[in-house]
Order: sequence, then structure tokens, then C-alpha cells
Amino acid sequence: MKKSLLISATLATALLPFSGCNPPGQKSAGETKTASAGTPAARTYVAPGDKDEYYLFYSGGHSGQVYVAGIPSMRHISTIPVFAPYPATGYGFDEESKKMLGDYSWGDVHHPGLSKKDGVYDGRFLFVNDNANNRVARISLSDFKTHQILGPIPNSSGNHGSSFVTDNTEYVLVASRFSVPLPKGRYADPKDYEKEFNGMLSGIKVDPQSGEMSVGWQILTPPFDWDLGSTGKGPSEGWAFWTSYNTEMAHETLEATSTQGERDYAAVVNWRAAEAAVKEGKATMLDGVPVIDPAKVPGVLYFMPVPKSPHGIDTDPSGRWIAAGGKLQPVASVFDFEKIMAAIAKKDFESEFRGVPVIRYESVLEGSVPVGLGPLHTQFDGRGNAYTSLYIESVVAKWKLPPWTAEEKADLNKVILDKIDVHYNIGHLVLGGGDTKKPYGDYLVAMNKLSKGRHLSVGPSQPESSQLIDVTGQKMAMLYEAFTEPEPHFAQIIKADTVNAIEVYPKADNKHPHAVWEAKDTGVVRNGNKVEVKMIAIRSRFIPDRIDTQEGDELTIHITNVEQTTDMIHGIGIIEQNMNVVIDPGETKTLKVTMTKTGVFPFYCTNFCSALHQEMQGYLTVKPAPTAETAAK
Ligand code: CUK
Ligand code: CUA
Repeated sequence: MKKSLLISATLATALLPFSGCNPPGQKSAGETKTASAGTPAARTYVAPGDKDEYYLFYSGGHSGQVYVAGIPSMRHISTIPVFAPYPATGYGFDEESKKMLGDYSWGDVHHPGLSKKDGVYDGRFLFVNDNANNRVARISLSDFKTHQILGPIPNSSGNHGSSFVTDNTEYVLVASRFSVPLPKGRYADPKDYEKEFNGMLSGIKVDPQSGEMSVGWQILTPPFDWDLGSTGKGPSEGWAFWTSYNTEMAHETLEATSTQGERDYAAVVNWRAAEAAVKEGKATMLDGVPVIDPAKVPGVLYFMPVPKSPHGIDTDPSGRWIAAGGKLQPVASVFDFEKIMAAIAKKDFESEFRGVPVIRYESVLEGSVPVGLGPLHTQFDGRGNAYTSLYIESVVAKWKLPPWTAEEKADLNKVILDKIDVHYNIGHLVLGGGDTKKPYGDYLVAMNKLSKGRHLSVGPSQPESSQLIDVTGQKMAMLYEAFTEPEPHFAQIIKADTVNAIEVYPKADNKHPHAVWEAKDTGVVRNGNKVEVKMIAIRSRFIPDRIDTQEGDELTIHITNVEQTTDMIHGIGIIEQNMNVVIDPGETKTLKVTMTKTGVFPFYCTNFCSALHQEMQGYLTVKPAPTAETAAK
């Protein structure tokens, strides 16, 4: 790889918010309200009682959660807790969700990925990554709840480059952002980074029926910091792509050292070949996972040069064009998958790195589209257009995908069709179905990193802004601006009628071993110092509503909400016991508390469920443990 010290300090500085060519001061506050005033409001208006056309699932970054909004209203509808406790739904308090969270109370969600069938969303699951603690979670779109958290994934550190779902949800593909000495737990000095550290690409297998995830296989890589990826589709189905921003293999002052190369690499992965290689016994077990060494198993991994500290790499709906955003170069590099296949077939390689062939850049590059400053991510409308987020410019650029005319090829400025200002410093953007074979092609949401001054002041910690843009016309039109908690990255948009959410848990489906449905089956059973309660919650009482324990007892409550009526939710909050569980209609949850304090602890329903909700309460009593003296009496 060529190294150049000429990496412009100005470009690097320009990556800092607001130092680019479009300082926010130059955009008057009213600018986006011009053109068709009134029209955008009508287009996003969803009258009271009416419903939105699409769901927007956006990642909550280091809040660890996923937020659900409607499009076009952009109204926040619900929060799905994933990697952090969320008292509003009692998540992280009951035994089942506590077990899923394990030892962690936070995560960093960047990229939600919807499950697919034949390359389009099937409305079953939403997978999300945890960049912080190397996990992947599965949310069911039947009840909008987290059902599985897998991880920490062995041999992989910093699960950023996920969750990329293959065309028939065979896998959720995952890449390590950070390289570490392997197996995990081994010490090596970061000074020996190149020799001792490794990255990893992983295939998380998804059970076709249950959606249950397991680690399928892994591919060992040099210590490149893998960034973002996408899965192939159509002709490129069976392949996946990830960018690296540190093929320089810098381990300190990355801002300067990892940006030296004119080009970094993208990983071009044949995941079907990886799957086959593991079946053929060509992998070595490491920490319980079959790991493929690509130097020993040719055909699984290739490197493809990509200019210049790339970030996003996105495959278009046809599966032929792959667009990469080079943060430090004002172009989107477009690669032709057909040419990639031809280069691999002809062994048209420019070099190799640690036994992995490096595809000849000139043979596979279709063109460098001069989109503007700080290109990050690209989405598609299914009509041959691409939309690239420009972080430095605070702009979304619309451009035409190949095939290009000779005239366009001679001057790729001609394929830039439109630009629209966003506020400010856009990260990801999402188009409905934009990563599928069939994008919806109407709405785009720009997820901006900064909202500086565009909302009522809430002090120094400001929300992020997301802006809804209409992309049905030649020109993009700004429709609406919403604010979110820090910090959304990617999102998914799905047609509301593709999702089939249940309204209650049917009694017949409740498999909890301690569920009870009638008062006569409830009760308190003591076994030594273990007190077990089977309880029901029904408008407007708990049965039983008195639980007697003794200091040191371990109290377990299995509580069933026996309602089968939509929206009839009960909760149980126990005063000064740090316990709060919410139970949906037809659901049973288990909670455990050890009685460390003596006294009387009222408990009450936390969800306003009826006119007599306030009366829905009871008492937990805790007597002092018998001392030698009291026991003798
Ligand atoms: S990253 Cu956040 S703006 Cu984690 Cu997908 Cu590009
Ligand atoms: Cu049950 Cu309030």
C-alpha cells in the first residue's frame, strides 16, 4: 500500500464538526422552511387516531436501546430496551431479562438489521449490535421485545461492523472493530500490535424457525480495525464487504497514523465458502469456535483497496454496485461486483497481504463520484439513484449509479443530481428498505450528529437531530425535523403492514412453569429460608396481597397478568427493595429479592390500569431473624 505523508491536515481538521465548508452560521434558521411552506407539514401530518405508514427503528447508541418512531409523523412510539435496564417496562429487573443482560448494564447499539426473506424484509426480527461488549441481540417484531443477547462473542473485540443480515437470514455478519491478542485474556504489549494482535470476521448463525443465534464460524484477519459492512444481494449474494480504517495497523495516535495511507482495504468475504470450509474441517477451534485462517483456506477472503480511511460500504439493490465512502476524500468509490468476480477468476491481484490476495484496484473500480466532503454512508432508492451522507458538508448528495454514459464517465460531476442541506454533520442516512433488493424509494431519514441551536435549549447536553426527506421527486425535499436522545447511528424503515405485532400474549401460549390463572392456584410456599409466591395481577388487585417473610429469606415471586385485554398492563413495584417489574397481558415474570431489611414494605401496581389502580397494592412483611434469645423462648 502506498503511504503518503501528504494526508492533508486540513482535511483531517475538517472532520471536526463545523470546520467544514458549510458552517451552520451560513444557514439561516428559516432556510429549510422555504419552497413549499405548508406542504411538508401536510405531508407529515398524521391526524389523531390515524397511523403511520412505516416503522422507523433507530439505534440508541450508548443508551443501549432501540427507539421506534412512525414515518411520516416521526413521532416516537416506543423504546425497546436491549442492553440496559429500562424501568418503564421493568426490563432488567425480572430474572429472565436480568439473565440476558448478564454482568453488563450498558451497550452501544449502532446498526439495526431486519430479518429478510429473498432479499426483502420479512417483518420477523430486528438484530442489533453492541459495539461496547461484543454482543448481538435479537428483538422479535411479534412483541417488540428483546429475546436473546448473544455474547460476548469469542475472539472478537468491539462489535461495530454488524448487524448485517444475509438475504434469507442465514447469518448476521459481524466484524471486530478492535484487534486484541487472541485468545481473549492473553496479554501482549500494544507495541507488538502487528505481530500479536488480530481482528476477526464472524458469521452468527440464525435458526430459521426460532431465530436463535449461535456463533457459526470466524475468519482470522490481520489487526485492521474493521469498520462498516454490508451483505451482497442478487449476483453478489453469498458475499459480504467491510471497510477497514486502519490497514496501517497503527496502535497509537490513530488520528495521525491510521490516516497516512492513500488507500485502505475492504474485506471481500465469500461467506458461503467460509461455511463450506468449516464443514470440510478446514477450521481450527479457538475458544470454542471454528476459526478459518484465510492464508490456508484460499477463496474465503480477499482484500480490495479503497481510498482513504473509508467508513461505509454499501451494496446497491441490484447487487452489482458497491459504494464506499472515503472519509478523507471527497468521493464515493464505486466498485463493480462483476469485475471483482472477473479479477478473482483471473487472479488479477496487485499483491498479497499475509497470504490474502489483494485485488487490483484499477481492475474493479467503476468510478470515483465527486459527491463532496466527508462521505460516510450510502443508501439507494431502487430507481438507480444513490444517496450519500456528507459529514463535513452537512449535506445529502443524490447521484446516479452506473451504468453511466461515455459523457458522464468523462466527467462524473454530471452524475451528481441534487444536494440538500441537513443540520448538522450527518452520520448515517436511511431509506425505507434501502439495504434490500426492493427499496420503497419515498422517504429518507438523515441522522445528524449535531442539532446545535435548532431546538429549545435544554442545557449543554443537546439531543441529536433527525430529518425526514422526501426523495420521490428529482429534487429532495425537507419535510420534518425530529430530535432524539444521544446517539442514533443507523436505522431501518419497514412498511407497517409487513409487521404483525401481537396485542396480548395468548394464555394458551404461556409456557412459564409457574404461571397461575385463578385465585385458587395462587399462594405462598415456604421451603427453609426460601419463600416462593405464585401471584396473579388483575384489575385491581394482587392475589395474594400479603407476603410474610423473615430477615434473610430469599423471596421469589412468579407474577402472572391474567388479563387478555389489549393495553391492560400491570406492574409491581416494591417500596425500598429496588424492585420493579411490568407484566403485559398474558405474561408471567419471575422476580427475586433477598430480605436484607426488616419492616413492612408496601408494594403497588405501577401502571395506571383502572379507576381503582391506586387501590392495587399489598404488603410484604419482614420479621427480624430469630436470635439465640428469641429462639429459646
Ligand atoms: S457508524 Cu455511526 S455514523 Cu457506528 Cu455506522 Cu457511521
Ligand atoms: Cu394494575 Cu394499576
